[in-house]
Order: sequence, then structure tokens, then C-alpha cells
Amino acid sequence: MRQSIKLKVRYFFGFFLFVSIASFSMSNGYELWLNYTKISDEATLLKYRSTIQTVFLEGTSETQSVIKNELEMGLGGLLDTEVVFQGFNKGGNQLIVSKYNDLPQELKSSFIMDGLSKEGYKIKTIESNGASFVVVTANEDIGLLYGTYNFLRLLQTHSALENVDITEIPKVDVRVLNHWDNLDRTIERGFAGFSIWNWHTLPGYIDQRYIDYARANASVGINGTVLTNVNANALILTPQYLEKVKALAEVFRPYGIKVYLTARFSAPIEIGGLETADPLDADVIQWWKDKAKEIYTMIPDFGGFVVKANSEGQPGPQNYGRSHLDGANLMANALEPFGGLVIWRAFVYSEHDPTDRAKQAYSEFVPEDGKFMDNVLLQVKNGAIDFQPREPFHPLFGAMPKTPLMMEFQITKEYLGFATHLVFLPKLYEEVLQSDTYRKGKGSTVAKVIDGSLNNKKVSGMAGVSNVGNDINWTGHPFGQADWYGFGRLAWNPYMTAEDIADEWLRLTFSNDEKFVEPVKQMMIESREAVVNYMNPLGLHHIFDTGHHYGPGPWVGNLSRPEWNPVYYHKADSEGVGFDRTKTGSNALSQYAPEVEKMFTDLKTCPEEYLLWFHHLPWDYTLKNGRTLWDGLGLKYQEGVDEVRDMIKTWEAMKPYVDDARHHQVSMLLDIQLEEAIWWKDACMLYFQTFSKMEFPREMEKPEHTLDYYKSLKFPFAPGIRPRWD
Ligand code: BDP
Repeated sequence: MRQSIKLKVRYFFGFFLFVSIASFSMSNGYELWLNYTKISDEATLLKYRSTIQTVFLEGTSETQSVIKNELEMGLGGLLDTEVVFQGFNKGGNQLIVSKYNDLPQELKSSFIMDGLSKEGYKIKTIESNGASFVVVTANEDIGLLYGTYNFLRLLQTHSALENVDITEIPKVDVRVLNHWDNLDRTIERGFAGFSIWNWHTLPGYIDQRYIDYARANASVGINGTVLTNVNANALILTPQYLEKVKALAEVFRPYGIKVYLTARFSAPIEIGGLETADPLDADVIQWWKDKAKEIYTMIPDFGGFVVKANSEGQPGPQNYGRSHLDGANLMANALEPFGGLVIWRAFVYSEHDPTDRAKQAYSEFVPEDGKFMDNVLLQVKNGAIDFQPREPFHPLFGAMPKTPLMMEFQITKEYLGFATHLVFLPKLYEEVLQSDTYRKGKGSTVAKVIDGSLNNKKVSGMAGVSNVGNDINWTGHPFGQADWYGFGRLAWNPYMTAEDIADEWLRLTFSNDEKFVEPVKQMMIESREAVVNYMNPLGLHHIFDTGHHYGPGPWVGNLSRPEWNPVYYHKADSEGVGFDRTKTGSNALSQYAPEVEKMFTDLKTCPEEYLLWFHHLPWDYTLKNGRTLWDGLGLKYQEGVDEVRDMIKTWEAMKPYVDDARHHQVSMLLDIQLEEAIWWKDACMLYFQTFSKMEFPREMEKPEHTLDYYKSLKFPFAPGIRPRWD
């Protein structure tokens, strides 16, 4: 909060308010990981102060004034000193932030800038004629901004400045948040309040949040934002709304963030007055061309369109007997003259297609490989069903070598306990990115598909469905910020480990004290397995109560579309449980490379985490630990509950290291998480018992209520729901 209040003060209020609020020690979390409070370790502080006595910042572009502001806040706050900007000081002890071309001659020879690309940067300690400098340099302004944030991160994490030698180049080109924000400010699957986009007061009123949002994103390397829901409203493409979009684009531009919009396929009818949206119709083709031109006249660096078509009732080319390919190329053709991208979503499944939902995207898109225009990316969810606590990687990864496949992760926790549960998602992202597709032999990881290196792609991308809302701390749960942060870090470098990300985030957000960082990091890392255990153990999936997806609903079987019913996914019966996706079942496994297919098919090699995802097994099937499947299920549910109890204990012991406000907030949320973990265990085990007819394993705590009780629970106003869902 402190630095943003500083900003506000600068913009709106004046000195007095700043002084009075800056002395308030509680944090409401608004400042996110850009926490520039004074470094408490005296030795570190003194060392930094003597190393950085002045700052040389060359240039006056908009991005450079953003850099200046950030250094004033960051250095000023962390070192608690007045930041002195001055010319090059041969005497040293200076921070130099300058594009390579503008570097003082004597420093230039220390750098080789080849291959640094537009967004890359270097940070290096240089000794020159007995004087010492820390230099941040890049080819372009945006690289300098990224480098500045990294430099501040070094200070925030108390890193030594003596021998710094960092070269950073993003491995992925398009690093975007997807906001599922509606124009009325509700957010589909959003659990942290309403949308931060106040469309009503735009373009005239620029909320301070827009600026702080841009800072936060740029600080982790996010370079794009899709402002609107994939279930799109065509109005966003009207001049009235484009004016508002333009105002946001102007706020974001100095931070290197492009805006993208979701394009409703039927927009030519709804706002264009045409009778059809057929992608092969001449008027429709012209309409999209004109629309693209109109947008680029207003927003010259507009990123492009994201499209959800012929999926869950959205209009699309198939309404006219055309294909996804026709639809994507229609828009790509319109955007191409302006350098815009079409991000076409592969999340498609049809109520008219009786085959396993997990197979439909692959069947639809693989035959089109190589036929999309160069400015089309296909955006694929991490798994073939839908953002479950654990899913095997999507079979499309690696299967379309001629098409750039973009990763779609969900940062908001639609299926992971909303903003109430502490679940560190980078652990899930890491698992997916490090999965081996075997498409070009061993080591063909999903990360290599995504960064384009597996098949030499010209453009690459990663999208995260945002968890940001207008809650004071942006994400509802204070630990939800770590998921936003971690997504950005992984989009920049998909090979980072979840552990390193947790380490960084904790130090930036809370404290550098090892007695705090180590146990809490451990807790974050384990939190992902905990949620899998208490919600969807052993490969169970999509057994959430339908519509809102809050809590368990494995019994639901009355919805019109078969694949919207949990019973479709677990297939429990008196014989056993699980979805047979081997050759004897839906054969979805045939969509993977032979090595992967074999590994998942063979019960001896199939990891038990994925057992019921791929196999229907008898209740008395023997698990690796010698227990029956039925017992194993109960034990996993119990393990999940116990893990949350451990998290509570860990957090309780962290009281000395965290301000009371955030400590209490997280404690309350963990208590709810425990209640809900128990609810999941009891409801699911009671329900599955109606089929297994077996006793609960003795180590499992017995359910508190009856199955009828759990079935009777209703949550008509659960957040994040789209009104038209059942
Ligand atoms: C599902 C959500 C739904 C989204 C859909 C999508 O339940 O609200 O519209 O994904 O990604 O997870 O299009």
C-alpha cells in the first residue's frame, strides 16, 4: 500500500497524507510484491547505501519516466533515502540505467548485446578505473524497465551486488492475462470482487488501479492483457467502447503492455447490421477488415483478438457449415496488415458429439495443422477437460508441430477452492510444463512446445486466466498474489521451478527471514498436493457441484448435456470407479505419443495420480501400497485434510514474522479451507460408498453428516457464476 499511496499522493493529495499513512505498519496487501519498505537488516542497508549513492538515468521517454518513478519509490523506500539522479560520475558508486547506445563510452565495452532481443536486458557490476558501478542496460526502453524491476528485486531479496552478471531474455513472446471480465463488471469465475475495469467512467477517469496493475504486470514481465471475457459481448468492438479501450491502452503502453480484446464471432450481425457472420461471405470479410483498421487507427499497438467460437453455445464458423480454420483465418487476414494476432481457443466440445469430451479438441484441430495463417496462435488449456486440480497434459501439445500452440493456465481458482483456499498454482503449472510429450523423442517437454523451441516457432505465447478483482489486495486470498506473480515469472521463463518462485515471492511480499521463508515455502509447495488429495485424489476429476463449481457434487447426473454431469467423469458403479480411456474405453490415450500412451495404459507404469483418469477399476483393486482402491481413496481424502491441518500449524507459528492483519486473514481462510476439505472427504466418500458398499478405512475420520445432508446444500449466490449456467 505504501508505494501506491505515495503515487496517489503525488497525483492527488500532497505531502501531509503520505507522511501520516506511511507510518502505519499494517499491510492490506495492495502493494503486492512491490513492497518497498525499508530494509530492516542494518548491515545490508548500509552496504546498499554506499554502493548506490547516485543514479544515472539517461533519456526522457514515457517508459523512462516510469523507470524514474519506480526507482524513486523503490530505492527511496528500500534504502530510506532521497534518490539523487545525476550525470555519469566517474567516481563510481552509481546505479546506471541506460540503453546500450546511450551508455558512457567507458562502460560500453563490458557488454555484448547480441541476441538480447527487444525485451531482454543485462545487469552487471562493473569495476572501471577503481570505481564501481551497477549497470542495467538493454536495447530498448522496455528491456530497461524489466531490468529495473529485476534490480529492485535484488535489493528486496537482499542479494549481494558485488558480482552481479545477469542476462535475461524472455523465452515466450506473448505473455498475457486473460480477464474473464464482463462489461457490467461481473467476472466469470472471478472471486476477488468486481472487475477493475470501470467501463462506465472510462475514458475520462483513470483509476490509480490501472497504473498499479500495469506496474505489477510489467514487474513480472507480463506484456499483454485481454480485457474482456471469452464469452464475449460484441459491444466492446463499438466506437463507444473502443474509446475506453484506447484510454487503457495509453495507460499501459509505457509499461510495455498491449491490449487485446475478445471478438464475438457474430459481431458483424450484432453491431454491424449484416445478416450473416459466415466467414466466407464478402461483406463479412470486409467488415472485419474495416473493424481492424478502425481499431488500429485508435490503438496502433493493439495486440489482436482472442476468440472462443463454437464452444459452450458461443457462435462460430460452424454455424455456417465452416471450420475453425475458416474462422481463424478470416480474422487473421483482417489483422495481418497491422501486425495483429488471432488467438483462437482450442477449448471446444459439442453437445452433439457423443465421443469423450477429452478427445474433441484434438480431433477438431490436428487435421488443420499447417493451414493457419502465420499470425494465428492456438490457445490450449493445460489439460483436455477443464482446469482440474490435476490433469494430464493436453494431447494437443506436441501434436501440431506446424502451429504455434499457446498455453492457457487458469490463475483464478474455479476448481481449486475459489479465493478461499491456499493452493500455490505454480506447482501445478510446473508439473504441466515439465511433462514429456515424447513427440520428438525423450525430453520433448510441454515447455519446449510452448516456448516454440521444439519446432522452431516464430511466435510463442502463454495466457493466464486472471484472478484479479477490485478487492483491496487484488486477489482475495493474500496467497493468490503468488499465483499471479508465478504465472508471470513462468511466462517469462517456463523452466523456472515452483520452489524458486515461492522463495522469491515470499521474500518480496513478507520477509527475508529464513525462519519464515523455509517453512512457508514448504507449505506452499505442498498445498497443491493437499487440494488434489481432498478434492480429486487418484485421478478423479470434474466431480464439483455444477454451475458454480463450489464444493463437491459427484452425485449430479441430471443436466441436459452429458458432459456437464459429474457422473459422466467418475463413472462409479457397483463394479468400480474411473473413466476408461484405454483401447477398451474411449481410447483417448491414442491421442498421445506411443511412449506416453503405453505408460498411462499399463497399470504397472501409470502413476497413481492419474489412475482413475484413464482406468475404470474395481473397488478392491490393489494399489501399490497394498491397500484396496476403496481404502486408498479414503486415505487420500484423509491425507488432504491432514495436510491442511499441518498448514494451519505452520502458519500459526509464523505470527512473529507477519503483520497481524495479513496473519489473521490467512488464518481465517485456512480454517475455512479445513472445513471445506472435510466436507469434500465426507461427501465424496459417503457417495462412493453407495456403490462400493464397503466400510470406510479405519484411519479415515468418519463423516460428520449424512449423504442427504451434503446433497441438500445449495449455494444460489456463489460467486463467479455466469447467469445462464444451470
Ligand atoms: C470453463 C468455465 C466457463 C468458461 C469456459 C471457457 O466454467 O465459465 O467460459 O471454461 O474456458 O472452465 O471458455
